[in-house]
Amino acid sequence: MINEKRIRLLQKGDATSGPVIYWMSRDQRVHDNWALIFSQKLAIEKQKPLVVVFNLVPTFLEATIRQYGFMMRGLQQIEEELRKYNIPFFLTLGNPENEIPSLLNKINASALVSDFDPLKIKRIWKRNVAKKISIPFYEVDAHNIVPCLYVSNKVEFGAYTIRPKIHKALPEFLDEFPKLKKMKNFEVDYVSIDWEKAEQSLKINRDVKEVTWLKPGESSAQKVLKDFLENRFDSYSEDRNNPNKNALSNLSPYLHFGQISAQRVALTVEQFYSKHPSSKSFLEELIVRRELSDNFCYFNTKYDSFEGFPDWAKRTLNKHRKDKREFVYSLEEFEQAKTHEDLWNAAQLEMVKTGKMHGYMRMYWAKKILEWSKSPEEALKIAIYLNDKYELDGRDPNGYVGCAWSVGGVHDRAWTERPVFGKIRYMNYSGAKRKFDIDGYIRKFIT
Ligand code: FAD
Ligand code: FO1
Repeated sequence: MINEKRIRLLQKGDATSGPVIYWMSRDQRVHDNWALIFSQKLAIEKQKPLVVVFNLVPTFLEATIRQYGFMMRGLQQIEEELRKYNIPFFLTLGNPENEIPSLLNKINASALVSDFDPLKIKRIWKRNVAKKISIPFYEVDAHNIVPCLYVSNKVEFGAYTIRPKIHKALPEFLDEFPKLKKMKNFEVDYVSIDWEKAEQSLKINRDVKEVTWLKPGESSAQKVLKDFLENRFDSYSEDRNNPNKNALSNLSPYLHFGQISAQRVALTVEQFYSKHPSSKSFLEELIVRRELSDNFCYFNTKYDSFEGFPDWAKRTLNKHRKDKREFVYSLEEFEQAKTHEDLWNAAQLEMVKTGKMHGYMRMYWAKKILEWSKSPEEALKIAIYLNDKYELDGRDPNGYVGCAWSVGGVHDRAWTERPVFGKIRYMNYSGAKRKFDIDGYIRKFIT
């Protein structure tokens, strides 16, 4: 059964006799997907067909062929998997504000279900689709374990304020998923998707090469989870801040594209590793930090700008605007890893080459951009641009919060005041040197 608190009726309407449509966007998976589960429940209750649609936009924030390639391969697997359940999967191309309403009309849809996403671009898409349709329009939070809009109705100050709210609600929401049922038959006339044409419709940068070290899709995500928990979970708690160790789960690209459910990951940890020393710190990141990002992006629409920083951070950064910057780099110099510092350059190259910079280095990397940019606004812009262009897991609430935490003290507190940073937490080379073998890390990326 699905918990009603995961479902929001965005707009009432008159149901027709046609199919129920799940407009898949954030949660790109067949199994463990509350939005799909709810859509199927609606369809079966009303004895109507169930259809899934994904609308492919020609550009999405700074995404390149690296991220689109990963996503599209995952979507192709969804088309095949859904066929086994007699659920047609449509792919529309272009602006969802036109494509979704026209598909709904074409197949005389009786209800529309979408998945929750706090990003501005998604909320605009939905608002504009809602204006053009008159059937009931639902939204299901299939991304968070405790629904974002249930946890809190305001911007939380930090992990310490949202954590108790999440932990109190976990027993109710960390529940098992019902299995997807096979529909009676394929009830709409359907042509399989021309993926070649879809790929050609993209207007994106094709120079940022796709990665091969991580296989896209729902079943690969399950394998990565299994390998991480069985073979690498032991080192997570002690080595997760060591960029030279392969201690992280590598789940973020799959979680970003919704190719795996965070709730499934948490259920697996709870069922088989609840006593494991790494569970506490891993679940803190997976549940509290991740859901804190959705909270920030939903309730603070300035999540990607200086105005979105807490007042204390704006004050202190304004006070130090005129401080002398020892180094100032342009976007190009940062992007080409041409700063004076080998450690920073190595982190930039790790991201450019692998599509996934180590979490510890991301903090260091973004804070150095603050230190070596002419203004905090410029620093935030550069950090977000590079993060969204090269990271597989970029264009995500975690990324906007990660950059805002590093540059603007979001969810952090004030530290001892210093030039340029003011009271924003500082990180430096010697601090990194104490933590791990930086020469080993540098050698990996700077030959
Ligand atoms: P693991 O440690 O195995 O974590 C498992 C999961 O927990 C992650 O996939 C993620 O969903 C969640 N998680 C872990 N750390 C954080 C965190 N600090 N905040 C929120 N959730 C977290 N994460 C992204 O998903 N996309 C981004 O674009 C992104 N950009 C970042 C930029 C900066 C400047 C900073 C400081 C952090 C950024 N993060 C981003 C957060 C974090 O670095 C990554 O989620 C993590 O490194 C992903 O690797 P993993 O899944 O192997 O990590
Ligand atoms: N969502 C869509 O509904 N259609 C797209 O074509 C699409 C492309 C895309 C490319 C890269 C990327 O990182 C995300 C993309 N998304 C797309 C959004 C994604 O599904 C996530 O919802 C958000 O990025 C995270 O909130």
